Amino acid sequence: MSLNVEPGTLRALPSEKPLRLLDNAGHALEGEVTGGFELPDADTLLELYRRMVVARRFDVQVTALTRQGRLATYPSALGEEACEIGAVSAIRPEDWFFPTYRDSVALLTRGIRPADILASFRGEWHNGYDQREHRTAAQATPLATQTLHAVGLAHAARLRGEPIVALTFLGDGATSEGDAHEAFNFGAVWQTPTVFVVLNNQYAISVPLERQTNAATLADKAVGYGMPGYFVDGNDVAAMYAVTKAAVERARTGGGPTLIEGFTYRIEAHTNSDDPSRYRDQREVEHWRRRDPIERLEKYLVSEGVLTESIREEIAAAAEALAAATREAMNEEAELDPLELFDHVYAAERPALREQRDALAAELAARSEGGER
Ligand SMILES: Cc1ncc(C[n+]2csc(CCOP(=O)(O)OP(=O)(O)O)c2C)c(N)n1
Repeated sequence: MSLNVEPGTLRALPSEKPLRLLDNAGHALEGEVTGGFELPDADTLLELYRRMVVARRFDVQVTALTRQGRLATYPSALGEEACEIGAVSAIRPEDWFFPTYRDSVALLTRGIRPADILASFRGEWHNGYDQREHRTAAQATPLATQTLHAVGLAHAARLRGEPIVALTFLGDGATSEGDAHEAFNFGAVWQTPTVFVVLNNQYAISVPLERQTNAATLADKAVGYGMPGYFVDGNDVAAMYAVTKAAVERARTGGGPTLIEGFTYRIEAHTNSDDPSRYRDQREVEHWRRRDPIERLEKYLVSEGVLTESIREEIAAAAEALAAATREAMNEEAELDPLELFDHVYAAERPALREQRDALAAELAARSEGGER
């Protein structure tokens, strides 16, 4: 018996080793490991470096504010800067970005103000920024729903003849959600201009990758849907940028979707309410700290004479100024009205919702009479 396989159905699997353009010591690589991609020019790399340094300072600052009780929760992206910033820097302002809850540093790169990024983590019912103005959807907490939104928007843009690409991020755990499969399938069948970037930080809270999938890499999954898949070193910002840029341009010119896996590591806890020492070894964390994405690019830029001491100081000062502005914004007391939650759910009033609102109003009134906050 022979299988009825149409020519073109058999597609090449992604590389077994992650594609990279810079090694951990900051040396430019050549040959097979680069997958045919080229190192971006010096100006682009310096800009990616600046974005990563500013993003890390922001992330460290927000984590500190969370510990001081200024924010309810914050999912840190420390260690994942290359993956996030490399990918999001590859789209244009007119393209759309559909993030997850962990992608605050990518939002920062999209030009969204810190106070607006942090509004929902602080307890506001809304996401704090104008999604249309920034062409950036609200950060999604339900896993993988944003991938469907990205496919839907990309499909609509194509029907309208607008040359827009939708970039979406999802975690390794989120690839096991039904929504992710539907998005991959729909995107590939309809050839929508969507780029899926899986931020594989190797844990879904406490669930390690080997219990999440039996596939050799998450990029391998692309083959089954009939789209290209790339397995990329997520701590190499140059590689993340180059591969995403190529996928974005392919999507823009009618080539359909791409799945990119950035292989990286979450250095911090899942969120401030998680204790990672219960499920992972500190030695593993140290191993990944030595693969720091910022240091890698820094070594390269210094060796090439692109990053001078004065530029480094200038970038550090900009990062400090942003951290100070973030602190200032979060130190102002938030004016939160829990009852606003009910305001924009339905256009017309619904009795069941009014009852819930009245019950909450009564509870809040009872608490304030009792002197509780
Ligand atoms: C639909 C859905 N199911 C379950 C959860 C609970 N949950 C929140 S985060 C998380 C783990 C997600 O891991 P991953 O996708 O790898 O992203 P990471 O947090 O590591 O960036 C889970 C299961 C959720 N938010 N949404």
